[in-house]
Amino acid sequence: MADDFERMWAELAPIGRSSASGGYFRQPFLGAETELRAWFGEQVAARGLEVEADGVGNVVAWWDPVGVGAAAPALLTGSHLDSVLDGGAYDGPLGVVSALAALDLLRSRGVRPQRRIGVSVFAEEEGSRFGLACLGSRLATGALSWADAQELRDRDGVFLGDALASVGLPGATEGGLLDLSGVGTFVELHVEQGRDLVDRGAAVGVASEIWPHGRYRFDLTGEANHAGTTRMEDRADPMLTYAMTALAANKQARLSGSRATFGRVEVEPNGTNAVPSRVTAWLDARCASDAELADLVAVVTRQASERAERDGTALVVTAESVSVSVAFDASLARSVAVDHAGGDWPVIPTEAGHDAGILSAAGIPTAMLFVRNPTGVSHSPAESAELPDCLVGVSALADTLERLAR
Ligand code: HGY
Ligand code: MN
Ligand code: MN
Repeated sequence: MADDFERMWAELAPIGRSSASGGYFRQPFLGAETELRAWFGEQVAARGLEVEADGVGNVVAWWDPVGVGAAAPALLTGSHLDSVLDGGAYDGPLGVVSALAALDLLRSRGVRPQRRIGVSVFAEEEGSRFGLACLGSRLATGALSWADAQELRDRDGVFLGDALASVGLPGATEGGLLDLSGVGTFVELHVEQGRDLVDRGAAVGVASEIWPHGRYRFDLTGEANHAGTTRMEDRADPMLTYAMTALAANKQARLSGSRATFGRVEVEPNGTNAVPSRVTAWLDARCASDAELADLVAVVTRQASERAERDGTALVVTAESVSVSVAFDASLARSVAVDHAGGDWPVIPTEAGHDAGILSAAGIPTAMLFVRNPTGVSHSPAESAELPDCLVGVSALADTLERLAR
């Protein structure tokens, strides 16, 4: 099992890696992610699994040794292969590689599950290209319609349908969407994106809930003008409105124990010697409850509007995606976490979004396993996990699947 995991991990390591930063650029439906997708195809073919793929890039590879078929609710496990821009190696791929390795482990143990087990890869989990997190799982669960998805464009204006076509994916009309109706339970293993497990001295943990979160686009418009000849009091500078808004968001999040981040900004015309005509900035906001999230965004929007008034700029705020809070099935989490040789696994909340949250919100009983991350850093090249912990994660996933498949 250790060999399988290490071999697969070594095969993935160079794909989409930046030699400058050591981070990964695995945006959906482009070179590196397409290579990862092909790699997954080879892995499942080598294991003799039956592949079910849809028109938008979601894939499930099924193992059904006793031929239960749809007679029993299926077990699904997996994650995603895409990354954020300059992301870490683990966010996503750890769950896919661990799922394959867990299946290998179950086979080597001679386990013959009484439920089909599928290894899944959901497309565009990060929303790094089309802006909407968990695009593939939202489509497959019906949380997002194909009609709405077809309106999405990437930063270069490429429509989702054209991006799919460029890698031979026909879209949902022709290629359909994964049918998740036969799935009884979903389990996603993921690298932890904080230091909770480090503090608890545990290699693996189980998720209790996901904080609600959303992405909001702030379009600020002003008036382009000369940086030298325009008196300071004569300007309508959207950069000032943006700067104050970023500070206000940070302050509000600190005051309320929430999270607010402006991680992406576009400036027009983006010249050193011109007052900008437009600033577009994206707020990622996360809170402990849906009501607190709505309040946080409302307060930041109000402060930004007041500042825009003073700056002579205009503001439009658009919610690009909002994910409500998710409480994972508590009895499932408990049944996964208890009665292990080394003691129970801790059950912990997370502020990060996952396909598991989308499937859970769609009514599929869902559990998540986290693997300790010594740096606690994620969405960065510094994201990490130690090999022994990854192997504990694989065993934990195999044990979980074995329990659930009984
Ligand atoms: O942005 C997120 O929470 C995630 O990691 N997809
Ligand atoms: Mn992520
Ligand atoms: Mn992830």
